[in-house]
This record gives sequence, structure tokens and C-alpha cells, in this order.
Amino acid sequence: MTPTITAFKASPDRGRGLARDMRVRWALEEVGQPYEVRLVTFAEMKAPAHLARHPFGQIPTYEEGDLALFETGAIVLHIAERHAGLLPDDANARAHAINWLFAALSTVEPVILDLQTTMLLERDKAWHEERLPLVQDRIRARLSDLSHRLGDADWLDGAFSAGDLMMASVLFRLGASGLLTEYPNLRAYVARAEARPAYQRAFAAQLAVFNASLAGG
Ligand code: GTB
Repeated sequence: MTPTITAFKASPDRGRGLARDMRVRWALEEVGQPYEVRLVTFAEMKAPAHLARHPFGQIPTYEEGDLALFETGAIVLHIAERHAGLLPDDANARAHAINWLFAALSTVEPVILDLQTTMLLERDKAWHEERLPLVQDRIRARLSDLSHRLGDADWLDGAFSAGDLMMASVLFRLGASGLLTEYPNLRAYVARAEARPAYQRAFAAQLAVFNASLAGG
């Protein structure tokens, strides 16, 4: 059964691949599963039909037959568990990959989101200049540990997995901050992830949606 995901009709990131439907598109491309996309406006995201799919009125969602999911972590894990390609067969290696997926979302993403909040919503506050270095240093602490763990390896734990997909997706959001440039192996890790054909296909698909929205589609 072809799954349907939801995505912004006109993404505020202007098709730079930062909205979270990108993670789901990428996972589906990695496992070779075709999918359909229901595009939603901000108003539609807060209307009852979408709230039935997503209690917080956000994107992405994932529907497959009777199953409706929200939260990118749950969606990517679901895709990875039902298709070959994103989780190893060995039980312990599989658990490690899932471990990294959770680490990306629970340990690395929160400090990065804090920086986005600081830059988008707190720039006009008197304390912004004082708070910014603290937020940046909390990110550096995570990146430093991650950089040590990755070392010279291509991926976090053996072959590319759902854990790498999620970790790279989280790190993409540091692009504008320049912080990744302080960790050459993490910058190379992100570049390797972006170079994957499945990532490229997913990126092109979400960019096409944004370009169509500019054209009034
Ligand atoms: N924890 C949820 C998950 O991982 O699925 C978070 C989902 C989420 O934050 N969705 C965002 C959303 O629907 C879109 S991706 N926001 C609308 C709302 O909450 O009303 C976050 C996002 C939005 C915009 C950019 N950007 O412009 O660069 C980047 C990321």
C-alpha cells in the first residue's frame, strides 16, 4: 500500500530541505518505497481533519491503510522496521542504530533547536547577546562528543542506518550557524549524507513542491 505523508504547501524554508517531511521522504527513498504527499497550508494544519492525524497540528504525518502516525522519529523507525535498508539484521546492531536515532532527537536536536529559537524569536531581547554564546557552547559540547565518537568512520555504527539519517537531518539545521565547520569529521559526515542518491531525490521532490507554490500551484 502506498503511504501518504503531509508536507507544507509552501515551506517557510523555501525548499532548503529543513522542514521535517524531508526526513520521511529521505527514509522512503532509501528503502525504495514510493509515496504520495498531501500538501497542507498553515490554516489546514490547524483544522479538524489534520488535527485528527496530528494532535499538535504539525507536519509531517504518515498514513498507510488504517495506520496514521505523527512524529518523525516514530515514522522513520516504522519505515526502517518494515523495509530493508535502514536497520541491520543483527539484533544488537539494530538496537545500536535505534539508539542513535533517539540520541539525535533527544540529545542533539534540543540544543540545536534552542539556537533556532534564540535567533528567530529572541534577537530583540536585551539579554540576547549574553545568552547566545551559552547556547552555542551547549551545541559545541554535543558536537565535540559526537565528533570524538565518529572519529574517522563514515557512519556512526557500521553501515548507514536510520540513526545516521536522523543524526544528519538534525545536523543539517546547523548550516547557517557555522558551528559545524569547527568539526571537520562532522562536516564530512553531513556531506556524505547529503551526497546519497536517496537524499538527493528527496531534496529534489520537496524543492519541486516549493517551486510549484511560487508558480501558484
Ligand atoms: N517533533 C515533531 C516531529 O519531529 O515530527 C516536530 C514537528 C514540527 O516541528 N513540524 C513543524 C511544523 O509543523 C515543521 S518542521 N510547524 C508548524 C507548527 O507547529 O504550527 C520544523 C521546521 C519549520 C520551518 C523550518 N524552516 O523554515 O527552516 C525548519 C523546520
